[in-house]
Amino acid sequence: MTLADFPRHPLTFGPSPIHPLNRLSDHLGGARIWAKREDVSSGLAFGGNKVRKLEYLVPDILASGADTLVSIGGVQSNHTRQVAAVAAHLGLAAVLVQENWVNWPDAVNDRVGNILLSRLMGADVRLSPAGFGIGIKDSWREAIADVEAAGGTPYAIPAGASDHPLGGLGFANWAHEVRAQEEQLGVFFDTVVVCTVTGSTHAGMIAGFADLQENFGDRPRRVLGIDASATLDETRAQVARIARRTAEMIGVGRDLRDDEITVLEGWAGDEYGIPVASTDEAIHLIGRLEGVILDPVYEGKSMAGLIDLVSTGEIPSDANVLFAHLGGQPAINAYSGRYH
Ligand code: 5PA
Repeated sequence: MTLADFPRHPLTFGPSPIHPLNRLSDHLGGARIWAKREDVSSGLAFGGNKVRKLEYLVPDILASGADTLVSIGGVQSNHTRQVAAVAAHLGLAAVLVQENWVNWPDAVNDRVGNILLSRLMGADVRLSPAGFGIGIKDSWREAIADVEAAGGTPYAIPAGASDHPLGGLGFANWAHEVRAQEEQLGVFFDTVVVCTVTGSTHAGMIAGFADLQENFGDRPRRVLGIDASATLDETRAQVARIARRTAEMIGVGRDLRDDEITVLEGWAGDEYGIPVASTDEAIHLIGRLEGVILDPVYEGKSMAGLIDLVSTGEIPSDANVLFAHLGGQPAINAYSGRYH
């Protein structure tokens, strides 16, 4: 099998746009930096990286005969909001377990941003007191059983659509899309920077770029995952597992090497979902220089990593860096207490 053999149900407008971040590149004085924008590439509820993953789950969802999507995330999960949007788009119901993943005291945390949008789209939103964890959760199993007990047919989507057999394909396809865009732009992105938490975004990219190298004659690239989970070992293991599974599925034809699986720590802070000084600085810098909005949970942290890696020369000055902007802005509304 190759990637092209897997059915994909389009949920995006087409390839997500790529554009240079010239003022940021000039400011840092090193590598040239570009962004590829998952946040503006779909009409479904502000889009984001999960829409792209779900493009490969939808054919399986439709074939299963399910009437209800069941998924899980934190109160301000972007993923569950995108599941709600895809459910509405397909004419299905959505049950969303929203756990207390973030120790965040904002008074309107469970009323604004992502959770508000999910409610507007008709999802059955269920708050749960359980804490952060990227693994399979009891609350999710219970919600699946509830749907069955009520006579429904659930389709279970794990956190971030990651630990699902098809979860890595969306971003393997992203790698192929990058290659086609590079030909139009006349650029080769030797370095990719991506935020990683539940793992299949980063893992899919690793598999996709390995496929391009092995089967399409591409030069190697560095795909740098920036951890935002603050549970590094778990995230690194999940990225490795999903990358290897996806590489095998799409016919890369060799084992992935450990040095192809790079999850860097240093910008997550102590806790998932809590911004630290470098997050705030990155959000303000990109906002001021580029008019581009990053969130405090994910993209602010991966951009903080990019800024440091470019500033220190760890990413060399002759590099062309592609920053994967994976969305996430609706959660900013729950952080008004920090940014005012
Ligand atoms: C998320 C995830 P992965 O989970 O695939 O590693 O992606 C990390 C990521 N950027 C990066 C944004 C904006 C994200 O939303 N979000 C999760 C969610 O529940 O929203 C899965 C954790």
